[in-house]
Amino acid sequence: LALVACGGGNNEANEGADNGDEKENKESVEAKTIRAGIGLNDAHPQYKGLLKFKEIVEERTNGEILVETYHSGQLGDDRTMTEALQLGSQEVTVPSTAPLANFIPEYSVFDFPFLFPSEEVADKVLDGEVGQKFLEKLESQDLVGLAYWENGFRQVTNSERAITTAADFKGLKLRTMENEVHLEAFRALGANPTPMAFTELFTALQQGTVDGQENPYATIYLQKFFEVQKHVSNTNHIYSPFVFLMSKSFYDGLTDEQKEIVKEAALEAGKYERQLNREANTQYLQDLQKEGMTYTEISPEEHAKMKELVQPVIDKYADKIGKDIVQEVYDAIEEASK
Ligand code: KDG
Repeated sequence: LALVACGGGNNEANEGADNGDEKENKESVEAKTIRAGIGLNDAHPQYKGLLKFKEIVEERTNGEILVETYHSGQLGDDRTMTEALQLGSQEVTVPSTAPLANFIPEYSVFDFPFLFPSEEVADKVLDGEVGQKFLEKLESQDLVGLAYWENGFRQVTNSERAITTAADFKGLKLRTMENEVHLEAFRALGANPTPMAFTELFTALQQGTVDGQENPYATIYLQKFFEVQKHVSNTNHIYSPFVFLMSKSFYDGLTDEQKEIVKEAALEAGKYERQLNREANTQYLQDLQKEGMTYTEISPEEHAKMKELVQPVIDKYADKIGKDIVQEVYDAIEEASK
């Protein structure tokens, strides 16, 4: 379990490696380095959360663990970074649950359209027993799930037409994340979806390879999609959680105390990230309009039609994933909604 202490990144501290002999009995502590990467850019609350994680970990381990943070897909997209964690060549990433379903199919349940009624309910379910059960499933894939963070409710943007009804999806070429439920749900709405890594998205929108995409307002604003997209609507079609992942081989090499610290840090930084993200999502819907995007609202009736159209996809994947586990999620949501 070689720990790679590579240069670059944004740390220079190096735990007095060549400090002479008198520290001999303080065990030669060679700092372990966590390279933590995300796909979103450094303006996004997700990156601010990562910086918070770094601050907590470095402080509480007295520099025994250093964290190098990378954004904008500098280390790859969600899928490739998750694979790098499996191989032990990267230590942390925080992907959406959608691409994770390619590793653990059950994760698809969190991407069922219209599953979570609110962020608060999502918090309770994900931070509760059911959420924990899903994190444990990651071990079989050489991944350790330490916490849930928030990507948030996803909204469709495009440059073809303002979406106000379920019928407006017809024929729209939309980029989706690499997840079958997302793809089939958009097909059921009449759109023409293409899966694509986030790192390729801006260029695809700019060049018109796709007409549109879907992401929370914060991402649409902070990634400057308003420069290449005309319309945005409150489709609210999927609540996207993030999962804070650590490479299992790296985690296993930590002391019990260090394990505790990274876990706590992932949770605390996650609380901070969720809060920033919620503030951002309200603020940025307004800013998108200031930047010239047209915003149209979808009525409750049209939302109901959308739900009806995607229901067969939900039923199909509930069968595929396993009715019992899906029911557990539904029950937890019901309980959390009381
Ligand atoms: O850092 C997270 C991103 O890599 C990605 O998960 C963002 O929602 C996302 C998308 O659409 O790919």
